[in-house]
Amino acid sequence: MPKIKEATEIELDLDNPQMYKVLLHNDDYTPMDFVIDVLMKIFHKDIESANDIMWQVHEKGRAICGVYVLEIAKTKVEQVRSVAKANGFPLLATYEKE
Ligand code: TYC
Repeated sequence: MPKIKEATEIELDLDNPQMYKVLLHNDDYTPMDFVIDVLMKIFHKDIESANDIMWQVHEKGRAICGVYVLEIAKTKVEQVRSVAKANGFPLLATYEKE
């Protein structure tokens, strides 16, 4: 690849990385307070937006909790999986391209 094109593409990647939405999914078993706690601790939401997002998931089936670069999105999903498993709840987070 010509050096100039390569440099331009690298610059574009650094300036404009692909972003990923992290979604929480509804289920019938995870307590609402637990979901609010996850949103505050893992996604750094304040109490009001954590409450709003939790209700959006409960009513619509899923909602976006945040948008991150790939490695951070993967880490958030893994943190939710780990804390849900440790507490015996089926709470699920996934990520997808923005
Ligand atoms: N539906 C759950 C309940 O009624 C609450 C809930 C909200 C669960 C959001 C998961 O991602 C979720 N206890």
